[in-house]
Amino acid sequence: MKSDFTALRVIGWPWAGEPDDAAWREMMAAHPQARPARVVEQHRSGYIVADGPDAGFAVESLPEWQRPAGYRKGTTSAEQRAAVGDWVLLEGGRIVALLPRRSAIKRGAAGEHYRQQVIAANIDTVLVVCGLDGDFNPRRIERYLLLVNGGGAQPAASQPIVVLTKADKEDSDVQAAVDALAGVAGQDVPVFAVNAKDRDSVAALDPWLQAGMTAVLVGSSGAGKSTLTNTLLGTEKMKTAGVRESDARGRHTTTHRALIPLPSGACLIDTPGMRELKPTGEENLAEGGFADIEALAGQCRFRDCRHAREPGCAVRAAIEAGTLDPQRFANYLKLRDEVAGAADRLATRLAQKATAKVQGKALHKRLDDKYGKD
Ligand SMILES: Nc1nc2c(ncn2[C@@H]2O[C@H](COP(=O)(O)OP(=O)(O)OP(=O)(O)O)[C@@H](O)[C@H]2O)c(=O)[nH]1
Ligand SMILES: [Mg+2]
Ligand SMILES: [Zn+2]
Repeated sequence: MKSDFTALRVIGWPWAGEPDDAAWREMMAAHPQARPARVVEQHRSGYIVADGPDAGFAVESLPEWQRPAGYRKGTTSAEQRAAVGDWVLLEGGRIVALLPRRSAIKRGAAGEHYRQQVIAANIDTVLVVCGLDGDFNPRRIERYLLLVNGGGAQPAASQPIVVLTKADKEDSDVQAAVDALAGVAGQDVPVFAVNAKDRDSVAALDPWLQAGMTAVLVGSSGAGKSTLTNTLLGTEKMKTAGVRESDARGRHTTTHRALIPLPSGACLIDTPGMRELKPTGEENLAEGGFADIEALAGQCRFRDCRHAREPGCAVRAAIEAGTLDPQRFANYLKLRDEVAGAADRLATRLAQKATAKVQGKALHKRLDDKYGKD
């Protein structure tokens, strides 16, 4: 089937025409009747996709995505199912395949069993939004940054940018906030303080919102993600609502993720505020915004230095010299433990799945031996 790549380009198709990627071409060749579309909304009940700048339409998902997700044999896990930003192949009104992801922002899902959740896929820019009110928290920003570029080897990395909103408010201390984020800015993460309601103020973000690029907004409820979306779009498409006076918390106004084409030709994904941000266990601390601390640790006299009271500890020396923020270091230790804990849980789940597969094979072999192959 002939695809309209010009229309797809408006919603972020990465190429001028046919995909310049062997895995994508192969998958499209395997489904000659199918056409590509992008997931623009994700609801509990299903997906809305689009194949051009016009309104999206509902499609039926793959049957295996309709069963509960998990790491058991014969099931697909949540991260193997389409998320907002993903490219899928459609045949009629049905999704028949998920095209390979070039990048994804994931987190560990809350709950007893190990699960991952894809926040958004095929992302060029991640705007980590944080209000300069009671929402401001450098440690939470570091946590977001770990999840952004910690997702392991990805064909295309996402560029994180910190957007501090509400810079226009009288009691916002922009300078203090920028100082508190010096460690983050030192890791090549641009930090901007803006008034999210003012188009001129947010123009600093334009280089990361060029035609063909996809950006996602992440941050707590009430941070101003939808306000920023509306300003960049030039219309009040997304609902916004004031924050609670007592603690500046939002009211979870946005309830589902949505991909919105901007006048610039970029695509912006607005997301609901997240309450919990757990690592998946696949993160790499050096790539996830802590390269400075990992490099210091490499200079300690002892390879197994715990950076407590060991002689020749480069980390402690940096803290004493005032070049490393002790709170940033404490957060690094905390996140490192969380990543290690999640990695253990992930390994256990994968081992269980592998065992189930081997047991299944052994059972089939026994049955084949007993009853013959047919
Ligand atoms: N003065 C000022 N107010 C802002 C700014 N950004 C956001 N706000 C206000 O903050 C409140 C929350 O903004 P929203 O855009 O709804 O926040 P959100 O991040 O989308 O929140 P959820 O959808 O709940 O996740 C609204 O009252 C906005 O008008 C800003 O830069 N300056
Ligand atoms: Mg919102
Ligand atoms: Zn040390």
